[in-house]
Amino acid sequence: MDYNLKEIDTYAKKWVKEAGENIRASFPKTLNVTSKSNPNDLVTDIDKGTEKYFIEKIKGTYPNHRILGEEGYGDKVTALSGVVWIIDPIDGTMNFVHQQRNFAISIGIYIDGEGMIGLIYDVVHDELYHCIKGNGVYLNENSVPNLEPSIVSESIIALNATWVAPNKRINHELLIPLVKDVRGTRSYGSAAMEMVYVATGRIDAYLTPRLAPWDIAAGIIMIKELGGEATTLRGEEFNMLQENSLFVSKPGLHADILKNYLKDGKW
Ligand code: 2AM
Ligand code: CA
Repeated sequence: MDYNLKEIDTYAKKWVKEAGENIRASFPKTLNVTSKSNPNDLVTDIDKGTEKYFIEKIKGTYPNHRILGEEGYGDKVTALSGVVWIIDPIDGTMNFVHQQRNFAISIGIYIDGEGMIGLIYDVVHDELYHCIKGNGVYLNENSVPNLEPSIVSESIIALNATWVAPNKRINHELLIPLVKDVRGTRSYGSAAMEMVYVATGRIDAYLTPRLAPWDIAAGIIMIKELGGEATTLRGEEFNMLQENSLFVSKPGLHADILKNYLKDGKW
């Protein structure tokens, strides 16, 4: 089947901007916050409303496209055939609730399993990071340069403090040598934002033991497009139909950290 990537991208950007405008308009209103899997796993009426907004727009224009969304209003996706929009309506929901900043809308569009379009929208700053595979990455209208190699001793790395992998092992002790050797560590609380920070070179790498497909779908397309590397903590490919660990970084640094700091980890 033929796909018009440029057209899909144009619609996606339009809908992301509109959704962002709706989110900004919600700031003065009282949020309806509830918990999902645990008391700290938050969801708001804005997360749900934003996902529903995308579904209505996508299905209205592309009835054959499928949607894998964090809040579960999309399709039951068990294979990545055809066009699949992988959507996180608000990535960094805890930040959204507590801070009204440091969150993003994240959309990765996969065609027959291949990541083709990535969009991450920093709603508060009106900064849209976007990419069509093979055409570079843009921040609003400005081209983002390719990533340059880095070394551990001059790197800032982002980490998740909650080091519970799906297998319930807590691995944070295994990261201590890396934490001691890098220039600095950060934790921003939105995987999508952390991935655009890697893409734009503001940080050098991001490591986390557990993320859902919608957290990573857009960011890995952008980082690979810029010459960076994106794998699991074991250095393996992702399975976009399940949770994965994540290790994204500038080139060079990835092989060094995998070999010298991660190889013994039971991720
Ligand atoms: P969310 O805000 O969409 O839930 C926080 O460091 C990052 O991890 C956010 O991107 C957050 O996404 C994600 N996250 C939080 N809890 C998670 C969980 N239990 N499994 C997978 N990802 C999670
Ligand atoms: Ca998320």
